[in-house]
Amino acid sequence: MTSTVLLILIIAVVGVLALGGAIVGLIRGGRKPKPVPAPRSSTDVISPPRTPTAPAPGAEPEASPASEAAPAPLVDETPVLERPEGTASRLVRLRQRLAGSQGGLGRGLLALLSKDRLDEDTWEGIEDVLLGADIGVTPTTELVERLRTRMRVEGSQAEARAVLGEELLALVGPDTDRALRVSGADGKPGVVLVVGVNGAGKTTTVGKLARIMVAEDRTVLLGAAATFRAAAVEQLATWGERVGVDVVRGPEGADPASVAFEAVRTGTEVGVDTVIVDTAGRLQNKAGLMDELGKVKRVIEKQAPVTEVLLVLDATTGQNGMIQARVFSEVVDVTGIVLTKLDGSAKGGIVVAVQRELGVPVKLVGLGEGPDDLAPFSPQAFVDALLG
Ligand SMILES: Nc1nc2c(ncn2[C@@H]2O[C@H](COP(=O)(O)OP(=O)(O)OP(=O)(O)O)[C@@H](O)[C@H]2O)c(=O)[nH]1
Ligand SMILES: [Mg+2]
Repeated sequence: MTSTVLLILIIAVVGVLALGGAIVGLIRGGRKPKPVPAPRSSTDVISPPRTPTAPAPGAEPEASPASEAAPAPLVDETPVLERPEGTASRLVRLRQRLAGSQGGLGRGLLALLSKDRLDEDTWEGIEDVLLGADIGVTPTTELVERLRTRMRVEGSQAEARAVLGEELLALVGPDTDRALRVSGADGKPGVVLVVGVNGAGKTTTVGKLARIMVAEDRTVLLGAAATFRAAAVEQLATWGERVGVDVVRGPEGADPASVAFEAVRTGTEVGVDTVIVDTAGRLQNKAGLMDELGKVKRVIEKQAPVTEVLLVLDATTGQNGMIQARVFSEVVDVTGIVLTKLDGSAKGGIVVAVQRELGVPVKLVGLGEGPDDLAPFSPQAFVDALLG
């Protein structure tokens, strides 16, 4: 009697697991019609296992001795999912790294500002340091003007470090809304479209961003709309696998817009919180780019509104990067900037320049090639890092 009840229970459990596997299988395939929508609260798609033996997304359910009703292979290849770093400790680590790469700028400025006599040569020196850090001509002129006034008015009472800190913070924009729009409305997922030139760090950013969301227990699906290079799709798939986030992809050379469409369709059906779409960075000419990205966005919006368009910009490319950024912002409505490779550049001033140029806030910064080297941009932390 008890063993019959036990057997029925085991068959029921195996059945449920098999259904879960089938749903995940549909996401992986990404093209099969009519998947059974999972409830919105479902974590099938991304939830890391609590124990190494728990079924991972995409893996077949574990076979049980009484699994005749639903035979399934053993989970030999179950990847052990990584648990991404949480935001708090990430910020502490990244702050240190930022200080390491940007401290020189602040130290240089402070040394000049702390001189007993601030003569014309010194102010010129300050201007040179700011321009050299890619802050841009207009913001530099403004900043130097304000510093001159304050140092004159406040005289020797002024604490150069405090004055500089306040003015730099004002320049970066402490009150700007930098929240990422990753949630959708009306039962639809938030859609994040990631654009930028070749090698800027788009795919890496998509992978890192997915990790941040996983760490915050959000469900994510990735769309590999950078279809012209198989390696690019594989690169994204690897990022996804490490944290158990599924990737919708098309065949090599597929129309990027169709992959993006499919990703958002699947994400809506499965009920994930956010779909992040990676794109290719070819900047052949403005018309071609406009054609491709415009179409991707238009097609996605047949399913759900794009909630965030992130432009990824390599901080080490200076003025050249700014020109490219302008072209992209003319093609799509950029809503946020991701500044990558700030770890490799002492030119943090690009934060100020690009915000001014595009009228769009820097929302995230990349500070290394490591999987958790991406953080929300904090003006105060940035200025603290500048001042060393
Ligand atoms: N140091 C450092 N390297 C980074 C950062 N972000 C990305 N990278 C590196 O930059 C290189 C290019 O990154 P991808 O993410 O492949 O760039 P992409 O924009 O997707 O390039 P395409 O797909 O070719 O357009 C890789 O070697 C990354 O590891 C960062 O914040 N710091
Ligand atoms: Mg890429």
